[in-house]
Amino acid sequence: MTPQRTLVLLKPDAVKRGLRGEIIRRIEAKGYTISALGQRTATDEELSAHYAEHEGKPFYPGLVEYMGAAPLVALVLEGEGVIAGFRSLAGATNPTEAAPGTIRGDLAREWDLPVIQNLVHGSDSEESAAREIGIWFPELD
Ligand code: DAT
Ligand code: MG
Repeated sequence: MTPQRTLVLLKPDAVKRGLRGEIIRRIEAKGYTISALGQRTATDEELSAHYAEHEGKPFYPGLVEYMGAAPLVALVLEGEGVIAGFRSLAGATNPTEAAPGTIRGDLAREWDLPVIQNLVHGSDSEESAAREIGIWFPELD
């Protein structure tokens, strides 16, 4: 298998709750390489490009508002199988359904909000990873 790259976001709820270190610890303990990392408040342009597949869905406005309201951390991870592997570490989208042992299963929960707050994003395919790395780290392209 050839080494892969994936784009991970530590979402604003992860930063606010002081979970950056805990999540990065899990990534490093798994053995993936962090090849780029930066914290900033996302722009509307970055978020509408990143979440283009969800435009028009009922949760989309709440998703973009939550993601842009406070700083997030963007990372590029490298390693064999890292795209699927990080999504395994992250767990299911809904924190109530995410298995114990996963980032979302251990550290996130549901709230009565229009959008699911689940701490992390990870690219879902090689095509998404290449597209998303281009959005968050254009200098790496
Ligand atoms: P994932 O982040 O697991 O790839 P996704 O791409 O389907 O999930 O959705 C992007 C984010 O949008 C997700 O992390 C949380 C939010 N979201 C998804 N489905 C939702 C829903 N039905 N209601 C509220 N928020 C949702
Ligand atoms: Mg997704």
